[in-house]
Amino acid sequence: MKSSVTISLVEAIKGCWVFKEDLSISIPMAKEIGFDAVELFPGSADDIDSELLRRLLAENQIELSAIATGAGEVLYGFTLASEDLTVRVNAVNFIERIIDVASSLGVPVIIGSMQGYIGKDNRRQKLAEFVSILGKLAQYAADRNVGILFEPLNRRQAGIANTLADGVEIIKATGASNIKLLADFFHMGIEEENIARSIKNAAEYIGYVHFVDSYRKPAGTGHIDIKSAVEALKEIGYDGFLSAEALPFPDSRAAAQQTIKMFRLLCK
Ligand code: LER
Ligand code: MN
Repeated sequence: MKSSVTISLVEAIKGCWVFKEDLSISIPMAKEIGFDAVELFPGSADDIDSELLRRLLAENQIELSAIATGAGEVLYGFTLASEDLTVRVNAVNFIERIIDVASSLGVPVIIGSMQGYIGKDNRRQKLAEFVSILGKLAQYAADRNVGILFEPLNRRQAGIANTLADGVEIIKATGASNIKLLADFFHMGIEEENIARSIKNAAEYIGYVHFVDSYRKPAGTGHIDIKSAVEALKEIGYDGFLSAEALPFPDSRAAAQQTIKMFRLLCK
């Protein structure tokens, strides 16, 4: 397993990213603290200066693990399940531009918040429409050698996939082979009956992990049984990234150091 840490490029959003500093500061800091990779949360594809990013990654001998798309929802209200066709089209365009950049950088793209909500009315039909949109995006990504990481979120943040089992059902329905699950321990702590069992049940679909504790605190500082979750990941032979998507609590450096301490203790 490999460690990663989140960097937000969006100054305006207060959120769950460990680093918010400029890349020329955050990437060397991530390396110094001991991470294998960084995950980016850009405001849009235009925020990513691929040349600068490539140079900083090479200079610091650190990988890029994934690029998130959530700013489309957070900043602009775009979601793939919106009732409004224009919003859906904007959501698809927003994600496609990030897929274009991810293709040039050789990393997968995260779809979490961009899924949006579907209520109880007409749910079957709306789910089928969502599956169709996600399937088309997956094809766009596959044509560019990009993987999609589909992330179930807790019920207050999404209304389509809340559990890993929901996510598996959606991925199966698309028929796409380049969509994997992103298992986020924070959301799982709210939605799953038993995190370790859910990981084992979704074994062949898990492609990425957000390594974080309850209340989005750094791993090891909340009440989630991170040890048994990691044991389950080992049991299924997971060898991908565990990426710290945590609040900078008490500050960025301390959150990053706490994460690495837990990663070394449990995941090596
Ligand atoms: C996205 O990875 C996620 O987990 C969201 O809760 C962030 O707001
Ligand atoms: Mn997450």
